[in-house]
Amino acid sequence: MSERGVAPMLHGEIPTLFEAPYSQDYAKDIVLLGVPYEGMLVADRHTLYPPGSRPPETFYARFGADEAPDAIRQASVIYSLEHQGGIAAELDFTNISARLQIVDAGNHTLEGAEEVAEQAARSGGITITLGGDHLVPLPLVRGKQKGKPERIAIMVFDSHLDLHPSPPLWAGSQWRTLIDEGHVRPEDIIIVGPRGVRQSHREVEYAREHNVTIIPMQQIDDQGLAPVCEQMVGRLQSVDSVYISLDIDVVDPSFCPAQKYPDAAGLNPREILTMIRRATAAKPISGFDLCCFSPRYDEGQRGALLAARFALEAVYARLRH
Ligand SMILES: [Mn+2]
Repeated sequence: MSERGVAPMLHGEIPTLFEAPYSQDYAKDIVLLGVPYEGMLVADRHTLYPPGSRPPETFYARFGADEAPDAIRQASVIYSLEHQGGIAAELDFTNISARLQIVDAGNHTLEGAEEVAEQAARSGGITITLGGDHLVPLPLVRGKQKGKPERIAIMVFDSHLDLHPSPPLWAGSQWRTLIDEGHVRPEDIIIVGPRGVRQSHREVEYAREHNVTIIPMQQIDDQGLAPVCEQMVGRLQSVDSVYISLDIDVVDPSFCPAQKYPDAAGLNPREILTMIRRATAAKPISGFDLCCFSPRYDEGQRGALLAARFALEAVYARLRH
């Protein structure tokens, strides 16, 4: 790793994530992968379009999350592990590659991602996944729980609750599906950052009845980060590990315009990094995904760069334990 070699290419002009070696052996500490899947699209308040459709684009209904993994990989060369193994300033200048085996497993379907997550978990590893839309954590958590069953918390960063009762394979109901399948208990789901009016009564009722923890944007504004982190860590006490799912629309769109469902005045990147750090200092990370990033709305790759930085934080989280 001391000399900079030729960058490994995933396909065409696309580098691997963090320029990690490409591998189909998933018995590693960290398996990076892309899931370029975008399913049912929101058309309006009453209508969903089937997977693969391209409805007329409006500001309310945008798409393109299936283009995200490779766009984020391109920006991730800033965080290349080829750069002396990746010496992390945030971790007292730890050499990442000397401590962890990290590979990029390329892009996968939902079914393939479940298999990768299962194999990685079975050998004690984790997946760090670039979606895709927010259905992507469904197969990843399923696979993780098949490979290494344990009590997990899911810490979700999202402007929206995604607690719709149906349809079960939609990026607005994935948490309900995982609960109904028995992979996670509703009281172990923590949703950080909801804001705006794209919410529904049924989701709120479900969350209240089933003790899902919701930390709205307003609470973070009112209390500041420290008490919020304390509450969050308190909810992690009974679990074995924490899976982190980050919908990029939780971020203020001025930091990342590349969002399917942008909503003004969101969290800033360092607030999110701080919360991830606190949670994964309390419990081991059991997986990470970043979803709903749509590069066609990006400006100067600043959103892609931020997305790559969030994925890097998941690498750091694995190193902390
Ligand atoms: Mn969302």
